[in-house]
Amino acid sequence: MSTALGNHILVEFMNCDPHIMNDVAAIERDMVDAAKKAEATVINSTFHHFSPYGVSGVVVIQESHLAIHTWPEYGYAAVDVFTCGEMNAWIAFDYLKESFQAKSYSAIEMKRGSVNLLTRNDFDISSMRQKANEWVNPGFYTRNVWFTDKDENQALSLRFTGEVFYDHQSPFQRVRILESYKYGKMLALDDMVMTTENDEFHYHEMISHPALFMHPNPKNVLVIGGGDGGTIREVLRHPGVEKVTMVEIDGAVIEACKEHLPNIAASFDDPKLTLLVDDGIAFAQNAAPGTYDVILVDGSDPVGPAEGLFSVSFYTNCYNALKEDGILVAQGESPKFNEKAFRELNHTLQDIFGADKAPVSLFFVPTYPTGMWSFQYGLKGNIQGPIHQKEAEIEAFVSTNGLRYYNSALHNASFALPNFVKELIKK
Ligand code: SPD
Repeated sequence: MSTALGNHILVEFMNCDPHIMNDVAAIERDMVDAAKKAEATVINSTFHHFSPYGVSGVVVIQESHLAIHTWPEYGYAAVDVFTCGEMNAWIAFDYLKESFQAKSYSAIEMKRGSVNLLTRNDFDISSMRQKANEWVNPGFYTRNVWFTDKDENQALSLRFTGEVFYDHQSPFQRVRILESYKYGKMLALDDMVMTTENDEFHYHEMISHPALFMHPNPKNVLVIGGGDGGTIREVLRHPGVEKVTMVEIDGAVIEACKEHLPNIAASFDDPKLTLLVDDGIAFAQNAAPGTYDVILVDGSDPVGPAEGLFSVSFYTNCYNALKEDGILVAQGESPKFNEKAFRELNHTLQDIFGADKAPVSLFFVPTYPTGMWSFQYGLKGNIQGPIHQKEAEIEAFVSTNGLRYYNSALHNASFALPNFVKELIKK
């Protein structure tokens, strides 16, 4: 007869598949399945992914718990399996070893709660026992799986359902479509949230309409990046636009969004669109001077394939590719999250377009860290500042197209900057 209340195995799984070690959905599923294989009753699970890498989580079982912390960069997982009663923790161990593809492992087994060291209280537990007997496991468990986009000091977390609709390592990045409870399906590139079904309109309306109303007659538009299709969808709402060229480096993003985010990827079949799966940086370098009225740079954050989208040479090439009078809009990062990238981009645009020709528009995206995000402009030639005189025209457009973020008042208001932002970009 056991002289302990519980059994605890502390496991080191080493040389595991690093992709699995960074996949919060797969790890949650494997931990829950491991508990079930060992005939435990699962009560709930809470898992977090930490950007760029690492997963922590716990599965609470009626017989105690399973917990994990992973370091994908070392292919390592530290796992605890704590059980009470008859449950065999080693069944869970075997299952996880296979699932994580651990090439080496070790484990320590400890008895917990040695009854020889404990004194039993003599309080009356008969009423609790009665209640416990009446309690029926609801037959489902609660999942808490969190996707976290963060730097070293702050984060934004979205609880997601655990559903993964698309997961592909392209030559450029890991492309995933996951499902969040609050914002629906979302596109994540290398663990950073790019867009979600429920708040995508904030970004896509604000990257396109202010510039297209600021320009007196935009006909030829270039979109660099924007593989989810939301930006071209908005641009193509403007009847005066005759031609849109979109250059996206990663065909996997387009494929994933066409299949799983069709309301965002809604305009890929538009006859005005020329779609190129190609390097936008090289495209800008080779573009004929004076070609475009408006260039929209819908890139991801300045790591991985989008890093070059924040360089002086790229924006100089874009400047040259604009017509004599033209507007550039770039995804400008956040003045509260990545201040350095935000400031450096603005200084680059000031240097190329002129100190008073690089306005910034702020807007709100609840699924990006801090929520405060920006588009940064370069105004070339005679394009006048951001403030419009087109209230009636804009309001008619907003109502015809059922826009949900942009309107004529917001057009002007989004260029009004808080003092700390003005300070941040001052040269
Ligand atoms: N941190 C998020 C930066 C997002 C950049 N691009 C979003 C793509 C939406 N079309």
